[in-house]
Amino acid sequence: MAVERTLSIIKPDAVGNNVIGQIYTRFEAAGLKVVAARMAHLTEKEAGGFYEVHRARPFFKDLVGFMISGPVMIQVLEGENAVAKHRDIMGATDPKKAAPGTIRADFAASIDENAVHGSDSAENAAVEISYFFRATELCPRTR
Ligand code: RTP
Ligand code: MG
Repeated sequence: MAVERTLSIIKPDAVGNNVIGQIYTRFEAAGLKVVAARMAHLTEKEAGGFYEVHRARPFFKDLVGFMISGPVMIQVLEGENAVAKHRDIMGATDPKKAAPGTIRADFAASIDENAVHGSDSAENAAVEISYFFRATELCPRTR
């Protein structure tokens, strides 16, 4: 399996609950390495652009409102099979349906405020990484 990268966001609920470190520990335990990271308080334009594919969905306005309600922690994770591995440890979108021991089962309160985002394909990961980071801001892990 090839080494991949994926885009991860710790959303405003989890940042507000002060569990950035606990979520990073889950990434590390799964063998995912942080190769770029930045804290940001997104503007409406930035959050709307990031979730552009959902613009026509009924939950879009609430989603953007939530994503700009406080700071987020944005990171690029690198590892074997990183996209699927990251989605696995995040758990289902709705924390009530997320498997025990997943990030959303342990740190999320609802489908609207669900603690984390993760790219859903290698193709989307490349687009999402370049949405937030320049190529020169990524630090490939050599060990
Ligand atoms: P994400 O993009 O944030 O990693 O989450 P996801 O892939 O698991 O879910 P996605 O379908 O991409 O939806 C993006 C975010 O929109 C909110 N959502 N609300 N009320 C609803 O039915 C509903 N469906 C989705 C969630 O916060 C989800 O993370
Ligand atoms: Mg998604």
